[in-house]
Amino acid sequence: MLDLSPDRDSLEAVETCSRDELASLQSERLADTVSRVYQTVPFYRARLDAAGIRPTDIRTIDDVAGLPITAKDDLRDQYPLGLLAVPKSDLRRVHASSGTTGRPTIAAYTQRDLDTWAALMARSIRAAGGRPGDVVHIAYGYGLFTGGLGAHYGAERLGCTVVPASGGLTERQVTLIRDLSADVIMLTPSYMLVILDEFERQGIDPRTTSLKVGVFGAEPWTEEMRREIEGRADMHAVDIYGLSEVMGPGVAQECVETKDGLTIWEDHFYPEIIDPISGHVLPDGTLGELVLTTLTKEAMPLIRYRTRDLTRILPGSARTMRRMARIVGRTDDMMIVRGVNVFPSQIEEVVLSVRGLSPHFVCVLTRPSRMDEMTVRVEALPHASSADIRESLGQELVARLKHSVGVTVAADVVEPGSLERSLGKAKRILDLRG
Ligand code: DLL
Repeated sequence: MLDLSPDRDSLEAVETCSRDELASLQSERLADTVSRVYQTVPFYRARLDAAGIRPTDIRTIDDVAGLPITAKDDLRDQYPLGLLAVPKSDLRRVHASSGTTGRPTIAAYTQRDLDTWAALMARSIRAAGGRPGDVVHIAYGYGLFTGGLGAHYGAERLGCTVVPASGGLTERQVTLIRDLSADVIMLTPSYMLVILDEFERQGIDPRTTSLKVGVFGAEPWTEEMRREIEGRADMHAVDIYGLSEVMGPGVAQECVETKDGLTIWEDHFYPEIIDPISGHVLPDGTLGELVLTTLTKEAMPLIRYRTRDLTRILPGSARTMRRMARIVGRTDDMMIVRGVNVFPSQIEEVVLSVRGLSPHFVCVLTRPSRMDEMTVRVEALPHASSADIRESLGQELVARLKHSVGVTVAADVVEPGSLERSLGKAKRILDLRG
């Protein structure tokens, strides 16, 4: 794989400033944000009044810990635009969260918010290994989802040539990647697997393409998946994180030269980790729920927003800003099987360790009696698809899951091509508990 380490001179000054300089920028921006929301958003004014906090009490970034928490339900209650901190006529765009049930959550942007987003995505793509002049193939969905347009404007801002493919029409994705010699590809890791399968179906070795890096996010994935993609495509695979409520992709980005978790762009988003049950702030390094405070957003600033994503905060490495470890899963994706807490990402790790199994799987939850049970339905690879081999692969998977995750599940190893493919975020849980 190519060495894509950046030239330090090409980074923005803030990416390599001192921790003290960063803290003073954060302090200034937090005070400004709190004073703005106090003046313009009735919801926040009421919350701050109830907590006995005046905007002038906020002097340093450490004061964030005393501010009230904002939860997803608060956003739902304020649907669609109750949290606006600017006149509606100042909005230039809205996006919406991918919520599968009920009302979506609306995200709103002023022109300055869109500029900040494009700049942060440009920073992220460069950290991933993209360079001005590269061809960037974007197969995140375009539309209300923030993936497509977020990546699009960031790549243009960096000075790249954008191929706005969006998701779907997989055969054509392969044609475009080859004919336009894409350097960078941006999409969900599960859809990348679908594209890799399509390359192979067409008899093309994905290692022979021009792709040098993939920027994968919008869903949890694992180190095992990184190895799988890097091995099959001879390209770097790096992680990108974000959520529409806070901005979209580009809140945190893994640097290609270290591949050691995601650098949080802390000059714009202040991270904390809390215990999801007690709500107490946890020290860096501890696994818990990520809470983010926006430091520069104009249209819809968020104070201490509970993301429901589980991770750990780590010290900075390739940049001044701190990192977060890969997201383990969302609090709402945690399954409890015979008393053991388990996330789809743990299943993915083990599925990929069994030779003969493909990375295409789904966790099927049922409740035949009083207890929840899980069946891991997973496709065998073409060379291991006979009934006998599938049977023994299933036994191996069950034993490994018991050994490494401590969970007792059933396995259903099915023939290649029999599970539904995702064109965006993979659905890893099929809940049949009624
Ligand atoms: O998924 C934004 C995005 C687009 C991120 C493209 C990265 C790339 P939402 O649809 O609002 O926004 O979903 C946000 O997706 O709270 C996480 O649970 C999950 N998620 C996003 N990135 C990652 C990641 C976009 N790298 C929700 N690893 C978040 C794990 C992720 N989960």
